[in-house]
Amino acid sequence: AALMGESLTRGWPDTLTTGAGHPVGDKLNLQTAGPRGPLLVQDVVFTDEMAHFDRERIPERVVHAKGGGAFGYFEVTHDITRYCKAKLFEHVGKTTPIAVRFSTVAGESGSADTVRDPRGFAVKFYTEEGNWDLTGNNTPIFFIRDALLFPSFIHSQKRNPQTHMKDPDMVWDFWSLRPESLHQVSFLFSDRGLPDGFRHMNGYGSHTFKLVNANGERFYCKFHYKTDQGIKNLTVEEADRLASTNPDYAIGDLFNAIANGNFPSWTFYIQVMTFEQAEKFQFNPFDLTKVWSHKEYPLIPVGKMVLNRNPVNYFAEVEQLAFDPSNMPPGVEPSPDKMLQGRLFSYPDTHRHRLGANYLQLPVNCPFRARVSNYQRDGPMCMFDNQGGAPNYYPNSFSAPETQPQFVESKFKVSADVARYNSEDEDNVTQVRAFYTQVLNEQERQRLCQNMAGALKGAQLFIQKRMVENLKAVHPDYGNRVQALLNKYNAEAKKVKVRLPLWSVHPSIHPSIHPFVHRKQILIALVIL
Ligand code: HDE
Repeated sequence: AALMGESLTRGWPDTLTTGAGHPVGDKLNLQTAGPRGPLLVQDVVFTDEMAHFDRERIPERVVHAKGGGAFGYFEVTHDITRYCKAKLFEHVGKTTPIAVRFSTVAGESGSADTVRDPRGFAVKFYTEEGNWDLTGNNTPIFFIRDALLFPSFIHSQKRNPQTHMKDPDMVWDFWSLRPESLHQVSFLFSDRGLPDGFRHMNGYGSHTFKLVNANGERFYCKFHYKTDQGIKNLTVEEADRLASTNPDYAIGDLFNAIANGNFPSWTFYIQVMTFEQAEKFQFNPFDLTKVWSHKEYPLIPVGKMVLNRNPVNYFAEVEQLAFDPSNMPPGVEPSPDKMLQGRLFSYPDTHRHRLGANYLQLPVNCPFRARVSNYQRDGPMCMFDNQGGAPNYYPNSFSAPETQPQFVESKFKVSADVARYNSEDEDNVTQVRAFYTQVLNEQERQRLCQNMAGALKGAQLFIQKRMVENLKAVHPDYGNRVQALLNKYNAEAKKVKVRLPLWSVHPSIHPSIHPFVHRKQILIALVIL
């Protein structure tokens, strides 16, 4: 109930108190020995206030730190029980309360909303079988396909360890060394890299998931939300202007729309692939850098999501909101996708650091429609009754909860050699080529090349060259256009001394490993820059 805002909106009290509830007589003046001080330690009105203020900040999310959230419901409009037994899809017309948080990825909590970046699209469904967190993005794909690379990828997007500035060398060095990023990078530098607020973009579960029906039959699946407001993107000029004049543009747009009763909604779809189809699929069906063709695997409508309540308190309900891809109700399970599997660990781990071991007891995170019954006890900030006098060990002879065989996860067979498999070169270009030649029209292609060259020009020449070679592998036209624009920029940069490269190539990186890195090019780069 606290979640739906009842306890938060119960009205503002008219008597002022300390944190411990003692009435405060005077809140404007310190208690001092004489009018000019010094202060007294016994002034607990002061120490109570100051000590709490000193502890106000919690760590911001290591990625997706800037975001806005809202609440609403999910309603089933089409029956999918033949694919999934999760109670939330039980019958047409069923509604489930939800919390949603939209975000940018690389910027800090105070950064501008309109920068070129993927947008987080995280939805928490408060179901009777525990919470389901579909923690997705506004893109159906991602930059990498192996979770071990994620911390390095994110470091390359954040600040240089020496200058504390964003660094194009880091960004483009990483992307050009990992060509599996080409699909997502192309998406990012297209018009969709600058969505107009959070209401005008689609959402995607992105990964392949597994659905299980009541008979234990299993299917692979992808999740899609299509915006009912229509896709709208900002121009580069408009996004830049907003970044300086209204950096909170997207969270303001969402809040105001809901406050004015203009509730945004999305239509929810699934794509389904059988296990037999997955065996024969032309790509690895668990590769997060690729999409499933909508022609072969059509979108199946499921329901709609409506956002109709703003947070009453941002910190309590949005900053403390904690999504976790491993929060899945019976009937939804992970696929083998290495990225998804890596995320199953990372999210609850980061929440224990950011919010504390009992973060699942916070009103906005607690599975309030299920009753938590387990053998976990104690820990810092334990709220509620800590499960009272119920036994705290299992098995025990006195009372349940018992385990429930009907909820055991579906069985699957794995027989393989354990190794660190290199997935760097699993066809990084076919789908990107289709994106470049078939999805984008001529004006969109031009803008993509312009946007990319405009960012890539900040990197050292040998990095630019390596990236252009990757683009040429997608389509010669793609690489040539970006190179032509870079030639212009580089000629201009020659006249104006832009900056010195911060890092030179480490001697241990042998040219045979990175074929475009050899001394001559570095020398040229140094001379030009
Ligand atoms: Fe995340 N990601 N991520 N991510 N992610 C986090 O969790 C991580 C990935 C996404 O509004 C963190 O609570 C790893 C893909 C969203 O609160 C962290 C990998 C997708 C949000 C984390 C990925 C996402 C996060 C940081 C690769 C889309 C914000 C703070 C294996 C399908 C949720 C936090 C919110 C946040 C880890 C890749 C979406 C560190 C290890 C792919 C929307 O746990």
